[in-house]
Amino acid sequence: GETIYNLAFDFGASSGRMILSKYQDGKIELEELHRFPNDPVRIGKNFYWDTFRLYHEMKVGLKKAAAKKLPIQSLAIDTWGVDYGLIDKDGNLIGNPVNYRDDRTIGVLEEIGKLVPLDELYAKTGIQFMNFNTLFQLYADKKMRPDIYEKAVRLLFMPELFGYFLTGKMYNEYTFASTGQLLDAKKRDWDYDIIERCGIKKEFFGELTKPGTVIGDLLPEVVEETGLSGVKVIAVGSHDTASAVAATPFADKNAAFLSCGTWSLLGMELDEPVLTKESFEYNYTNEGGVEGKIRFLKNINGLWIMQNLRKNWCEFEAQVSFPDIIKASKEAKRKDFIINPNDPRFTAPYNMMKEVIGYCEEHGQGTPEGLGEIAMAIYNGLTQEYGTTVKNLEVITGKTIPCMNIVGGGIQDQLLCQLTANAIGKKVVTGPVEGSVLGNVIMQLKAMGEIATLEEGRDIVRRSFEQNEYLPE
Ligand code: LFR
Repeated sequence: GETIYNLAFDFGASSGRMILSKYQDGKIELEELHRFPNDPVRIGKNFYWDTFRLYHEMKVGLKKAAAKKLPIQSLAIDTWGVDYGLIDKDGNLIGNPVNYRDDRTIGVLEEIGKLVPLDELYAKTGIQFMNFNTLFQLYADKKMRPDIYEKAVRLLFMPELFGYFLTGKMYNEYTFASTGQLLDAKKRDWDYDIIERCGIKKEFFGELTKPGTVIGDLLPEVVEETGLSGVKVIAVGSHDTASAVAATPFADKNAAFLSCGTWSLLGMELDEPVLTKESFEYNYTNEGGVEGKIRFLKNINGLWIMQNLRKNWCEFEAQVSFPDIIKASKEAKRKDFIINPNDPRFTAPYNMMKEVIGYCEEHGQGTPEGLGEIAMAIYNGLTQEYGTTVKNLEVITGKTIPCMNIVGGGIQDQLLCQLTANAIGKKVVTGPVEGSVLGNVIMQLKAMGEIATLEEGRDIVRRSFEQNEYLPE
């Protein structure tokens, strides 16, 4: 049959990609056309995204796509959560978007707690308390960059900001907006009461767009510059995790999911949010999913720790790859070191190696020697946390979880997958690697009328990509 071509832009915390999807005879094939670094920039005390460079790279990608001379139907963008740009009354981006690892929000939670009791804030928004939630960032902006804050009239989350640069259209998409702690989880719309009581400007927020909506065409300037024409821009589940869950080929209706990359997002897809005292106390989050679903999950630090260990090891010790790290871990003499991955010291350290060693020493474990023992401390810390998180998911939801699906780059690490199966004591099914990209594509196909339902999209994923199984040892 006919081949349908779509482009997915997927931005992670350290790189961005533009992937060409080819959908034919019920199967999808992916081809990476452009990959570029996403290097955040420290300026003084602050930590920013290099927004214009990222947009520049998107256009480099579009030029490559144009050179293929294919009838590309549409494109869509997904990125990491919570971050945004502020727009002034003339439609200009003002103030550079700040990276969520910036520490200007430290202490904001306590201040917000005086305005809205935190249990109430949770009962309405259903969002896990994390320093970087958009609500807290906006509160910090108002204090720390008041001029920008006052002049701003509109907020666009990162995928929407790039979408605006491409189309000239402003919109806010539901799944991404949900990560900000600004929505009423039940109504699935802005919670203006919370927004007002926290002193945030209501006018920042526009009507919410559902994932799977056609936004419009590329601006004539973009068409001219890139040579790409006739492509619709679509709002998908533009939070990368929403897209990853959208593409998860669940092995069972009560299966848990783990989106495994820089972050570990572990949870279940539910029809309604869980806003109980219990889920507040366990600090689980109810993020918005595609098709009105709720992504009930826990946000756990992830391969970020391993990625930075590798980076620092290359800088200070010797060149190593991820397979080298896995090999060293298997050969480690002591395999019992363990960190708590959620300790704030692992959020944005200058040297991850030192941080892991320091943690083990300060917790009476002795000193991990060499790459393998340091990496084992990370593996054990992550997988033990996965075990606890699955157990508590069962407690909170009252459901018995038979198995867990893992998607994302982390599944290429077989040691991690096996240790995960061991730690949760349940079967693990892995695949696909490209979770976010595929969720992005599926929702484009739905918006363009090529498929009718999310489940149809998940069936395409099942047919197109290999899955592996790990049983607990
Ligand atoms: C994963 C992710 C998480 C979000 C974190 C920060 O890439 O989007 O879901 O909590 O990044 O935005």
